[in-house]
Amino acid sequence: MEKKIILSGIKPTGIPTLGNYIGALRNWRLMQQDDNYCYYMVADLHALTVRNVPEELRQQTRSMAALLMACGIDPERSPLFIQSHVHQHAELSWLLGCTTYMGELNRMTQFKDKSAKHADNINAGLYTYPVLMAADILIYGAHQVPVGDDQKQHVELARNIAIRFNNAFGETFVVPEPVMPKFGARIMGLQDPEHKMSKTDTNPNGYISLLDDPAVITKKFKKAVTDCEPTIAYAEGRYGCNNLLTIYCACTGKTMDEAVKDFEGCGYGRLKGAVAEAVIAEIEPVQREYRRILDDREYLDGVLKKGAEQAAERAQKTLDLAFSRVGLR
Ligand code: AQP
Repeated sequence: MEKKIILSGIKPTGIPTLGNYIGALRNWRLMQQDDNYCYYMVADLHALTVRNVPEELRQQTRSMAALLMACGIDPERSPLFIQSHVHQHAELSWLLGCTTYMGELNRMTQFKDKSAKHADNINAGLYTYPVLMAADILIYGAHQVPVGDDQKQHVELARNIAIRFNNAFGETFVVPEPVMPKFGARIMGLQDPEHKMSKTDTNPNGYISLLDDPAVITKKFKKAVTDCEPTIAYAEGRYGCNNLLTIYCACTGKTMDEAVKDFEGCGYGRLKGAVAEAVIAEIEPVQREYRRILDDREYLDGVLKKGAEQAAERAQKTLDLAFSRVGLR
């Protein structure tokens, strides 16, 4: 049976949060099964859509690659690479941009959110970045793309672009589908639980970084914004409480009913303590493994070089076909 192809990526704009981990990275690890072939990348080109400091980007890109391995990405099984090391992505992006309507890009909610956040730098890259993301996906013939809820719209755009291109020029691209976790497709900020947790939040108390110390994690959960209701329940409008229960379920494997039962008759102090404990147990092994991998410079460089070579081989085939379909070869 032909293997299902999986592709996903993460921007090296900072240290991944618990949201990135639960929404995406943990799923990346789980999808490495015998009937799948996974490509995972550090999306450094996407990181340029906001202002960056070159030396920081270089360092964060390596650090992100080490963290992905620490989260369980096995480079012997799944090519792990840096997006800009595979030049074919940017080339395919131009072709796809000519198959994408401005009306579609105008509807992207992330563009609206990021433009509001970076009002002094609303650049064309920020606007067209979903097209590059479509190229990232389509160039590998990915059937599935594990993402958090905020990226679902971009995968749907990639689907539409693939269908339109195939209809216009003949069968070229696999039409991908997004895959989201049962719990935690959108982990919310701890200080503003009506908005998603983000690694570039200006308030560090708003997110749990994968490299936070256990004591910091406990403190951040203690400060998490909740509400004045006397009971712990998963209910409409109880954003902070719902978020804590969701994180608890994601890290313990319990169902929501079981989680609510665990906190019957308890107050927020108990819930926050239990959530912190569950999160620490989940990410402590990741932290230990991260330090070990980052210290082995030669190994990390070797993994990324080999990953880029494997990815480029597959990417070039799709690029050649797409170029030929539109009349460039
Ligand atoms: N809060 C979240 N809950 C669940 N999943 C999330 N993801 C991001 N935030 C959450 C998922 O993580 C993957 C990698 O995301 P990304 O870093 O490439 O871009 P992003 O979605 O813009 O994430 P951030 O943390 O908000 O980054 P910044 O602050 O740089 O914009 C994606 O699959 C995403 O869905």
